[in-house]
Amino acid sequence: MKDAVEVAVEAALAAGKIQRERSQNIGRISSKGSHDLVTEVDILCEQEVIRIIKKRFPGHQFLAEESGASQGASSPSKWIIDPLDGTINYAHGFPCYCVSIGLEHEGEIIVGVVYNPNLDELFVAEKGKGATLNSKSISVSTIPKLKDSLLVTGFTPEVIHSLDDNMGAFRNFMKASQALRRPGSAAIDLCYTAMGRFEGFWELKLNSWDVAAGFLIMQEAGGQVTKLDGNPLSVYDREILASNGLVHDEMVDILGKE
Ligand code: 2AM
Ligand code: CA
Repeated sequence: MKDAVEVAVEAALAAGKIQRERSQNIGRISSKGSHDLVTEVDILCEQEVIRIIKKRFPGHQFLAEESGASQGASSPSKWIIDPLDGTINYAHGFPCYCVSIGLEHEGEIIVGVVYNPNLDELFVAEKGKGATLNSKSISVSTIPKLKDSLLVTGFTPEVIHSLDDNMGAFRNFMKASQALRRPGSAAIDLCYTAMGRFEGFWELKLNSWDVAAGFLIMQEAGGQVTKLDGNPLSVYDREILASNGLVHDEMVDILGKE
């Protein structure tokens, strides 16, 4: 597994370098729908990440945001890749975006790497071996009450266009917590919860590439990650609730209200 961690880190740093270098020159922006963008940098980063991983693991499967699922490979190992999480931030020059790489083996996430090139923050987790930020061990916060918590959420394009638009939960959490943020990168939201900057995060209608790496980073940092109702979560579920564990039940209660 050490090899897989090393390759994931190499690929994440390479994509982060592209994001940094191209931040003033993001190239053509295409629209995948209103509120949903893809830049040339998303594509370049994805190609670079897959190229680096394939060189070392040619038989593995890939599931990546821009190119979808690889065809043909039947390996039990699958790389789940978001080459640029926070694309809308990137397109506006708002410095909150990252690359997110998870490795699933026999249905379980065993490696997670998230790299934020703006702050040069590299989050790494390996199943059973803990989580780190720039090689230093991280863990979730110890704040026990929701009223003293800083929470984070986001709004995917699908949620914005849905009747189930997260606004009820947003309002309820705004009143029940100390404060609420919505920075725009689910992978960073998960890592910040894992290292204790936030106490809890929830979001609807995410995809597996948004959460695969952060899911393991959260777990390895001692956090709790479930569906909104507190039941066990797979990264293919389209909703997520992640917290320091201590405020989890309070968050489940509030999410059950709407
Ligand atoms: P992205 O920038 O990689 O697309 C913000 O709430 C979060 O939603 C970000 O992590 C963003 O990731 C994600 N997101 C954006 N469009 C999405 C879509 N169509 N489906 C699921 N998640 C999406
Ligand atoms: Ca993306």
